[in-house]
Amino acid sequence: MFYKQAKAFPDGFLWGASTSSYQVEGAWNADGKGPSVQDLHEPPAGITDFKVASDHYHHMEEDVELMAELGLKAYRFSVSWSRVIPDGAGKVNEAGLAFYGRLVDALVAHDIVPVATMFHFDLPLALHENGGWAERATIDAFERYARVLFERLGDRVKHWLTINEQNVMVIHPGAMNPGRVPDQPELYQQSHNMFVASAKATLLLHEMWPDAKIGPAPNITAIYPASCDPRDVIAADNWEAIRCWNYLDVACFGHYNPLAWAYMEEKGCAPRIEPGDMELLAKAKPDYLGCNYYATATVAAAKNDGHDRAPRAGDQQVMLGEEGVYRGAENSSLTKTEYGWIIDAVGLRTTLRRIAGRYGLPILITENGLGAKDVLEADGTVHDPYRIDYLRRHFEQAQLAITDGVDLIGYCPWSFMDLVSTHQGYGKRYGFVYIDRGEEELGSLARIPKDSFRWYKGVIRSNGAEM
Ligand code: BGP
Repeated sequence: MFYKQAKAFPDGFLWGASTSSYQVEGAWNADGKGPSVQDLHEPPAGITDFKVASDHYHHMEEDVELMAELGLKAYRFSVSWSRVIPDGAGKVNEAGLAFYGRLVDALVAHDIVPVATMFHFDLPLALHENGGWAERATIDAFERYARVLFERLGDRVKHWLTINEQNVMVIHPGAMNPGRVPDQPELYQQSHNMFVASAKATLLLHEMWPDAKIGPAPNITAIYPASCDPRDVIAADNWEAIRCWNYLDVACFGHYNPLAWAYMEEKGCAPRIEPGDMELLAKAKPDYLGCNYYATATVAAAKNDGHDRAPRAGDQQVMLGEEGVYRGAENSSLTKTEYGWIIDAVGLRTTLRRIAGRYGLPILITENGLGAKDVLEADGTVHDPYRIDYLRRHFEQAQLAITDGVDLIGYCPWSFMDLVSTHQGYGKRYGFVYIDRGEEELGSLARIPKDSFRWYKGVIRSNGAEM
């Protein structure tokens, strides 16, 4: 539908930016931090690990100054569980917790709304070694961790996100399970336990800080059928339910998506549900929904002939196919980034409309951005017109989604500064701020605003009127 004029971004719109702890902080064993599963990560030759990352832990004040210069209204970061509770369940590490206290204070002092993710792919190693999310003990540990965070940061942090990309941890589990990739029944059990843990944290926050908001942050994307063949349409519908809606249905409606449940039964991976779980899930209601959006996916009907799953280069945004469920397909209307991720700005609008239509809750875009091999020029500048173009197109579609009636409360591109990619190390950069380091040589770690930084500053200053 064409509009005579798009609606303006609402007053108080949270123009933000995102990071996650293990990808940005470094200081992997500083001040009493315990190891997380990410510290065991063994990258391929020539690719960095997460030990130093962007060394945000030691540059935090300088980084927040840059956020203020950019004019950010919100900053989405994640707390490293094992920095706060080194073994995940035992003694609190005061020095680690103090880091987040200082970060939150610095943000609040600059009128930047802190948006804290409680868990972003970095399970404390001690919990992992005891069975990780497959064990109910991890639910108890998460609830206690939540209590510590809410007690110590809850007076200043009013926006919480429970778990980042729970669906990606089920569908692309490699990066979170060093040494051994769990089978599907274990992954769906992990996922069920994460639902219960999120619900407990949600109820706890509402009890402790009724003025605060909390929600999940899955990776959601509209799934397109490869053609108008009704069998392709059903496959797209199925995969959208299994990959996306299941995660928001449990969080918002308190029950599993029926189609996803039928899939889990068929595949023999329906989780064990303990007495009381469903009552708890029904009681815990999120206040808003985070949405990580990078790309849509296009799928065709499965043939169930042993070839539905096709190895394709890529990572969490690439649909590999699943025997008897769907096949990954190409979309000739769309282009891809140099890392093979589909670029689909209109797909963001479609995705937001579908989420809003199903759940009727405010939405915060918690991630979206372009990974590229940015270059630091000899004169100290970084020109990233491709990132400006990518974000402008997505912002325009977000504005159209608002015009369509979506209650979009903010937009946090990934990422505030360059950081270590989940799969492709430091060469794949997303930031508004360039960090002077390579894969193996650390460089000066200087912070250098890119062209996109100056452009985004104008967008924020004009509340989206000037893009
Ligand atoms: C999301 C993760 C982020 C981030 C982003 C970009 O799935 O939540 O942690 O890494 O994807 O992905 P990548 O780093 O693989 O390019």
